[in-house]
Formats: sequence, structure tokens, C-alpha cells
Amino acid sequence: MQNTRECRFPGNFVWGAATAAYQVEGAAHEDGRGESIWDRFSNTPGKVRNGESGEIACDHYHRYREDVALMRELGLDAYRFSIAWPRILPMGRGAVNEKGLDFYDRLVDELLDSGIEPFVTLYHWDLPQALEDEGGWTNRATADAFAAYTHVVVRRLGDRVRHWITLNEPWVVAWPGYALGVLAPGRDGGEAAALQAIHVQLLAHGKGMEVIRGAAPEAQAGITLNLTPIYPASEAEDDVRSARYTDGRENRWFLDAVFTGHYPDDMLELWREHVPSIEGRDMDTISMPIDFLGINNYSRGVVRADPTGRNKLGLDVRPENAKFTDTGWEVYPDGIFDLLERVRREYGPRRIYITENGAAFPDVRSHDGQVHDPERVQYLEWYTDSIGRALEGGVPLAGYFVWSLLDNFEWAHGYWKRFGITYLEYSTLERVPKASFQWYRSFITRRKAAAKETQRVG
Ligand code: IFM
Repeated sequence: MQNTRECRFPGNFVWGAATAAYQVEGAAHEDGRGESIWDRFSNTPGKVRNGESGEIACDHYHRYREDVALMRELGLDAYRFSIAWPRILPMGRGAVNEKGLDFYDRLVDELLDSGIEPFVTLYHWDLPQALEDEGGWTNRATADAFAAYTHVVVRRLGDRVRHWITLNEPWVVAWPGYALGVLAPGRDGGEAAALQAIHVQLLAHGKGMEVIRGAAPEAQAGITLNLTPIYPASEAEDDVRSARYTDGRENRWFLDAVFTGHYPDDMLELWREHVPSIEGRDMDTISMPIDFLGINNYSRGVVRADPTGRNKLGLDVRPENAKFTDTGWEVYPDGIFDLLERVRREYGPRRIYITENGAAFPDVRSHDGQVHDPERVQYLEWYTDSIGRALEGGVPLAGYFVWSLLDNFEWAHGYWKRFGITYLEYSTLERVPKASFQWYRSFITRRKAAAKETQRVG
């Protein structure tokens, strides 16, 4: 007998794993690839831990067949990867580099031959440096360049790729990248730069959607947002107010724009001196209907009011007696449940994919050569249980992608933080499936068997 927990996920639920181009591909100078902002940033002394970069990364560019074999072993339904814009258009626009397209052609075919559905992200942070030199995401012209790039890619892969994600986590690009300067492109323009970078990215998303609709009308398309549920540290009015503002910065600014075509009034008021330049039909473009919302979620935020009153967004609180991962993020599986419920209730997306979820832990290879990562297994068990509950509660959840298939280049942390369910021996590039890989494999097998059984008896 299957227990009901095994039956939560329907047979067509998509189980996947995710990566991103700059984090895994390597081959940074091969086959005509242009420079990206991450090449420039990584090569700037002091920006990335130990001066590391994505120059070689996991060498997925050459070893993609081996990686697809790992996916087959896992029994994945889908693989989410991103396309490196500078491989396709080395200068960001203009001349197309056919060899770059050829790589993704081969990858897509290898996946399809293995029965694995490609979920393609068009932009996962590796902007061509040539576009950054013209203002990057603060320049509206970048949104048009993105639309033209989307057209080139969809024309080539659209006969086989049925799921497109325009952007990954515009929040991260904007705040750490343009406001604080701690991620590429390393600009520290504060709120004004961040809000402008968000607006241009969302415009690019809308324009990209239009292109996909035209070039691949049968395809499903959407955007991936990193969403973090925010809780007040207490029920005190000022803590609740601060949490609401933080929620505005983390979540509502994006969700309201994409689903309602308006930035939230309270945030517009709070940021009145920094609001981006919104022109003509921008908000209609940004809010054109999407087929699905991609959500990346890892943790939650807890906020208390700033006693000086200067920072309306409040101060982060580190909850006591909580568990934390190696990136210092709290393990809080109820958060993803609350988040999914809230997004369903307030925004009513047609469909949701969890496009990233996972955890970094300081994994090591033990004497037996294996990697035992019980904390990651526990994390994944808890989080998949929470999304199962959300699904049962009526959230239109269609799939889940673990972050990540492989340990990889974790941006400013370099190779220090390991998120993979497969361990990377960076000195040899050997792939070593961790215990969490085996756990995910048997989890998927069990879920599929349970779904079949439910179908048979139902
Ligand atoms: O590695 C990143 C990924 O590129 C975007 N989402 C969060 C992951 C972990 O930090």
C-alpha cells in the first residue's frame, strides 16, 4: 500500500535539476564566445574569493554528455540550464556566433534523446560586457538587445524547446550587482541604479515574452523570481510595518509588476526619489500574461524595526535555535509552503515551477571515496514535503528543480560553497554523486511509482 504522502505528486509532475551557464560551462574563450560581465568581474582582483572564475568551472561545455548521463541515472524529467548570451552574440547584438548556437543544439538533442525535457533560461546573469559598457541593465537599449538575442535563440531551438524562462532572479542582478557592487557588474549606484536595473530587466522580460509568443507560439514561457517570505520578528506594529516594506523590496515589487502591471504604491512612496523612468506602455509590456511563474526559494527572512527609525525596511534578525546552511541561510521549510500559498492567493499564476531549491554544505569525500551529505538529504526531504502540502492545498505547482545538479562556481564565493547533489573534484573534474543524488533518484522513482499506482486504482 502506498501512503498518501507518496501520492501527492501527479504523474505529470516534473522532477528536475538546474544549473546556469557561467557556473558550469567553462570554455570561456572557446568557439568565439565573447566576454561577459562575470569574466570581467572575476578577473578584477578582490571581487571573487581566491580570485576564482568560471573559466573552467565544471567543464560542462565539453562534458555535457557525461552530465546528461547523470541526469538519466537520476531519472530526471527535465533539466533547467541557461544560455550564455555572449556565446551567441559576442558583442551583445549584431553578428551571431553559430558555434555558440551549435553547442546548445547538441545539448538539447542529447537531452531529448535521453527523454529529458529542456527548460531553457535565456539570461542567468552573464551579460555581454559590450552591453555593460553602454550602461548594461540601466540602459533601456539593453531590453531591445535582449529581445533580439531571444529571437536568435528561439528561432534556432524553438522547434525542440517547449519551456522558456526569460530571466533568472532580476532582484540579484539589480541589488548586489548594481546597487551594492558585490556581484557583477560591480556597480554601487544605490537604490536608483537597482530600481532602474529592475525596470529594464522586467521590460526585457516582457519584450522577450512577445518574441517567444511570435516565434514559438506552442511553447510555455515565464520568468523566474527569487522570492523570500518575510516574517516580522514580533507582532509589534513597527516590526510588522518593517517586514511589509522588506516584503515590498524582496517580493511585491516584482510580483505586482508582472501580475498587475503596477509597482506597489507604498514602495513607490518610500523610494520616491529613486523611482525608475517608466515610459508609455512599459507596464503593459512587463505584465503581459505568462504561462508559468518560476520561483527560486531557499530560505526566509525575519525582520525587526530599526530602533533609530532611519531604515524603514528594518533590520535582519537571525532566529535563535534555528538550523543554517553553509551560506548562512536558515533552513525553514514552512517558508516555501507559506510563500506558495500566498502567491496563489494574491497573484493567481496559471502554473508554478520551483525552478531552484537546495542547500550548500561543506561536503568532503570520505575514505570510501563517497560524499555523505545527510544535512542536504534532510533539507530536500523537508522542502519537498512542504511543496507537496502546498500542492495538496491547491497551489498549481507543476515541477521542482533541485539546485544544483553539480557543485559549481558560486559567484563571489568562488568554488567554496557546494550546492550540488553531485560532488565536483575540481582538480580532476571528476563527478562523484553524493548521497543526496542517490536520495533524489530513489525519491523520484518512488514518486513515479506512487503516481502510476494511483492512476491504476483510481
Ligand atoms: O547559485 C545560485 C544561482 O545562480 C541563483 N540562485 C541561487 C543559487 C545559490 O546561491
